[in-house]
Amino acid sequence: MALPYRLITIGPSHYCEKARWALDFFAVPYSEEPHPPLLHWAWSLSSGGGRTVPVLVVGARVLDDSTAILRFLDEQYGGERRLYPTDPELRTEVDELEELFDARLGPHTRRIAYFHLLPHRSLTLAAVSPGVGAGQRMVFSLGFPVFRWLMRRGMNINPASVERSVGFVRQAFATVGDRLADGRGFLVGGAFSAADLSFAALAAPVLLPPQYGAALPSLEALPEAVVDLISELRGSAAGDFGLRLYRDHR
Ligand SMILES: N[C@@H](CCC(=O)N[C@@H](CS)C(=O)NCC(=O)O)C(=O)O
Repeated sequence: MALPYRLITIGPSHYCEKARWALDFFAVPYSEEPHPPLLHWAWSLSSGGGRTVPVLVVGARVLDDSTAILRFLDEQYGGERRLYPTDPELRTEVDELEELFDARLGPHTRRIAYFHLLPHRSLTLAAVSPGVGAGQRMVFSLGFPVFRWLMRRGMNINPASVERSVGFVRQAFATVGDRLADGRGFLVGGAFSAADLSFAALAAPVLLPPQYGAALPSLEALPEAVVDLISELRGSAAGDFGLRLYRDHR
């Protein structure tokens, strides 16, 4: 029997991981429908969402943004365990951090990851193919040079933009590191929240946590330049924190 919740994704996408983690956090049964990048439009748009994934379809309701999905799930299923604190001041802090990570971290970790992945056809196909139907896999594989060109163009992926993105990621990691400097275990209010989940999920492309909810390339398979960056970020206070969140809460 089909599960009532459909999660339309690009498997390795970290915004999709945010939604998947929240569904798992509340133990909500769902079926994931992964698609290759760009081909996903056919499914995200026809299900009533926009051009981006994740899209969560709940009966007649369509949620087409990861934050909207987390908020919806928290309202529906947040009892003792919540992703958003009920205290208004703490809630504002969580909302602001989530927005910061969505806007200032996620696009940059994604650009860095694709910059290093896209030159390697087999690594890219291995990342985007799990769970994808045979027809779509074939189309993406045959059209790979075109899809790669479109992805580089669509996400403005080039050496100069990637260098800027590395700077933004270091900045976001420093912000998180500063917050943790007083010894706190979580970003806001002493409990795991949407701020922690968003940071860990959106930082995952540059941390490669083993518990990630989709297939990411192994560190050994990646080019040296990005391995050095991943090692640097893993060794930072924020990186260590992100990996711990995955170990203890994913
Ligand atoms: N604000 C959105 C961003 C999601 C997003 O950027 N998703 C990417 C995948 S990582 C996407 O679908 N990109 C396809 C496109 O822009 O055409 C969210 O939080 O859900």
